[in-house]
Amino acid sequence: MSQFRPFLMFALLAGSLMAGPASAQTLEFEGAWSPEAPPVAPVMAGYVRITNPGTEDVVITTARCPDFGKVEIHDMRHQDGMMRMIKQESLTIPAGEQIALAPGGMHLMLMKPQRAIKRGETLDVTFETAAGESINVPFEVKPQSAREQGGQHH
Ligand SMILES: [Cu+2]
Repeated sequence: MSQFRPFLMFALLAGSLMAGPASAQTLEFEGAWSPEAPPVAPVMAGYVRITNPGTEDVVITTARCPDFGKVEIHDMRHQDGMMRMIKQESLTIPAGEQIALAPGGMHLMLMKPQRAIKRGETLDVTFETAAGESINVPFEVKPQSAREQGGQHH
């Protein structure tokens, strides 16, 4: 097996050279999940914790997923005795802070499903930032009852 080592070392070196600051991801996504919905549901929700470990604010301008016709970022607000969902044109993650998209609050609204989506599947969501960065985040489809209780670890 020793003859493989030079190649392996080269591959590791090349990998570390390519992962320079220019390609470093500015945001960290944790615990991305989506509650399973009935097959006829016109929308699904997506939840995730987003951390900005950097020193500059990062603005998410777009979210998309090939399984849905449209993806929006919504906030919930109490208005006239009702909870209303308000579409956000963008989502700013302040430098050094974390924002949680969670049940009852801000969420990803996955609209116009293009197919039936079942638990156990992964939704391939892409977030785009104002700086032109594109970040892929897999959202795991789980039963409604899987609501995070103090963070689930796999
Ligand atoms: Cu919504």
